Amino acid sequence: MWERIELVRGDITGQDTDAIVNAANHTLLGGGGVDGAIHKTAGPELIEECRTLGGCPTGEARITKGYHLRAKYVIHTVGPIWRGGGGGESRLLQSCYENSMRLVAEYGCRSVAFPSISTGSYGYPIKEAAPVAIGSVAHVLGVCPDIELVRFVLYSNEDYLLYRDLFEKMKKQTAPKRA
Ligand code: AR6
Repeated sequence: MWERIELVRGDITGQDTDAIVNAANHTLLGGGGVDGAIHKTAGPELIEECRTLGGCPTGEARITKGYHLRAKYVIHTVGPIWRGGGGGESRLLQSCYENSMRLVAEYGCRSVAFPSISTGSYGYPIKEAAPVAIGSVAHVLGVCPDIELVRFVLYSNEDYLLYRDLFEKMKKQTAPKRA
């Protein structure tokens, strides 16, 4: 499944995947960071639809249309706020990726783009978040052959390089050993 994962440096709002994922907060009523950027590009219809959803608990995900975005759908998920790692943050972050992927499959999307959930204002160290992100997505791809592409969109070069190094390591670790 590794060949179905792509890493790029860039802005998630311009992605041409069937769905893009938003790192939202539990109100689903917008905010800063990637959330603000997605709402700005999608237009005011997005917040109108979000208002009908009644929020979203941490670790869960909700889907809306993409409006003026290139993506048909936006999957809104709420990452955990980092509190040192002892509060079940990694389990909740894993749920964000898994529940988002579940909606990707349910809505028949062939491709999806993820930002690095929780690693901005929610303070999750990216070094600890990246293995959870890549591991969860790889796991779901293993059981969902219809999903053709998962693209991680990293906003800074530093984040991109960290993801790239880790991705190569994880790929090697799971490669079949030569006799
Ligand atoms: N494209 C891709 N990645 C981006 C973009 C973009 N346009 N803009 C920022 N990032 P954050 P969180 C990266 O803070 O930590 C919001 O106010 C950013 O560099 O957006 O989950 C919500 O409403 C970082 O690596 O999300 C919540 O209140 C990553 O996206 C809260 O922030 C996530 O940063 C959620 O915090």
